[in-house]
This record gives sequence, C-alpha cells and structure tokens, in this order.
Amino acid sequence: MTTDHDTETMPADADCLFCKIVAGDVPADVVASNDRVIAFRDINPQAPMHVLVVPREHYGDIAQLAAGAPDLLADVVALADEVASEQADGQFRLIFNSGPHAGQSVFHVHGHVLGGAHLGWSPA
Ligand code: DGP
Repeated sequence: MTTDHDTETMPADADCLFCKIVAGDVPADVVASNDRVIAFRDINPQAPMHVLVVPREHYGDIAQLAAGAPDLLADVVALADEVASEQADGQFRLIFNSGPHAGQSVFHVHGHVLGGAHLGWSPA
C-alpha cells in the first residue's frame, strides 16, 4: 500500500507506552506487523481475540490520525482485518476509544480488535 504522509513522520513520544512497544523497549506479544503498523495482544483481554492495532507513528487519537494521515488509518484497519482473518474467521469488532470518558487510557491511537466469540453489545 502506498503512503503519502512519509514526509510528515510524527516523532515518537518519549513518555508514550505504545511508542516504547513500537521501539521494542517494552515487551509485547506481537501477532502481526509491517513497516507502518504493529498488532499485539492486549494485556487485559476482553474477548478470546483481543489485539491492539497501533500505527508506528505517534498520533494521539483516531481523529488526529484521520486528519493527519488517512492512508495510515486505512493501514491500521487493513492489519486488523488481517489479524482477524488469521484468528477469528475474519469477523471482528474494531473499537477506538477517544478521550478519557470513552475509556481511552493510552494516548497513542490504537484500535481494539475483538473477536473469537459471539460478542455482546454493552458499552456502558
Ligand atoms: P484504552 O483504554 O482504549 O486506551 O486501551 C488501552 C489498552 O492497552 C488496554 O486495554 C490495556 C492495554 N495495555 C495497557 N498497558 C499495556 C501493556 O503494557 N502491554 C499491552 N500489551 N497492553 C497494554
């Protein structure tokens, strides 16, 4: 997939947990990756498959990613689909918490890829 944001690479945030995982400074159970996106298992799984898909570049949330690098957002979705195809028959829920009230606790954009079971619907 081509990218047109390479000239605007965001710097890694020295205090960001997911930047540290991307850099290999914090260990993670990586299940898939490419030069733009990394996928690793959530430390607190909420479904049989619970993987986080994370762009290597630092964007704070999905709105910032969509505005700054929409092609990279597409790359994130594509890797989520790839992981779900391998682990959950291609069926998945993809959630981006945006802001503390929505449950975001790590401020490096990440999609939660959930699947592997019939999922309920109770965001509250
Ligand atoms: P959110 O609350 O939407 O920002 O999601 C952050 C997720 O990150 C949460 O489900 C737990 C996960 N998480 C937090 N720290 C770590 C870690 O050190 N390793 C891994 N693999 N996941 C983590």
